[in-house]
Amino acid sequence: MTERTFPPAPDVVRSAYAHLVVTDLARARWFWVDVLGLHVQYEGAGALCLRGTDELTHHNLVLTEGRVAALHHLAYRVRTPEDVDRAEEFFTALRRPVRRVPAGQGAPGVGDAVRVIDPLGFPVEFFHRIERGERLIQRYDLHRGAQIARLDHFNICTPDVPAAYAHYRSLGFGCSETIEGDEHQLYAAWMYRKQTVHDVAFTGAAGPRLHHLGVATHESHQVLRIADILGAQHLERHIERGPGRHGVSNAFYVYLRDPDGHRVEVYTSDYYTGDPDHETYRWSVHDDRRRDFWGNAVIESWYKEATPVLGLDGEPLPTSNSLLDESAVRVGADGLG
Ligand code: XXG
Ligand code: FE2
Ligand code: CA
Repeated sequence: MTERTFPPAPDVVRSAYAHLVVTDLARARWFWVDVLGLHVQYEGAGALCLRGTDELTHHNLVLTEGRVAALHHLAYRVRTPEDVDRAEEFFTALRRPVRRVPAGQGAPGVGDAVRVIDPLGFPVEFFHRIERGERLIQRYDLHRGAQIARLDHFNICTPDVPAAYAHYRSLGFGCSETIEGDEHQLYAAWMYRKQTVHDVAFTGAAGPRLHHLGVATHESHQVLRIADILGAQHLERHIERGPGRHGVSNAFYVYLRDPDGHRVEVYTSDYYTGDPDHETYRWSVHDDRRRDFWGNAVIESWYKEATPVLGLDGEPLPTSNSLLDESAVRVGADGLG
């Protein structure tokens, strides 16, 4: 008998875009474009494709309208067209649901892709080819709202953070930071392919669910500015947590909720992780600075509420409860237990 070798993992470049289902596309357009300031790259056939000012590919976010607000899929860009085939072979060997999405049948502008339900239960796409958009970096006349530059990361809720960590290690991701219990129980982890703190992070909670999309600005004043813009229009209900400074990642942040409750984090000023010997920085779950460096409490909705995810057939996927619940750790500022 010949021994079966596991197919190589696709070479993932970065978290590239997310496709969200919203219940009212006009209302979502108001929030993501008019308020937050994402640039409209494509509008038509019930879909909206949006991107930040530094993004040179077609989009960072696809919005379509549906009955239930949900995550349609997360998408990673891979290095070469062959890496799309590698993704297909890799997830087929894992015996996960896999579907080929030819160019023209998936998101506007995206070439041949593979969609899978990954071992954590998330709908994930791997693509290489994508149309490019006009360079907007110095079109300052078009920069509005929070002046979003690009997508930074996905944050996903999963009941089994060690399993999520192992899966993303097998895809070649590094780990920049963790939150751990006294016996090194893993409550949360931040993992990357591009040379920043993360492309994906795991929140230990009922899942699979999408916790938030992280979008990057260049400077902390843009985080304050979007909070001011919302306050000025009596739209403070859209601000969920912050502004503040994270312990994990050191980034400056504010979390907003869109009209359907999808959460987005405006995020800036994390750090370089690209050296080959970059070490994981481990936070104790008892350190009150871990989630807000100034010790501000985390609101309960931030730990508990998240976006449901859809299977490859477009139907919502069931969730499992988490064994570990960070919000129940009775310590200092986050003592919600
Ligand atoms: O991007 C992030 C976060 O995952 O949204 C949360 C960086 C840090 C944090 S935390 O709340 O742990 O400081
Ligand atoms: Fe985040
Ligand atoms: Ca607050």
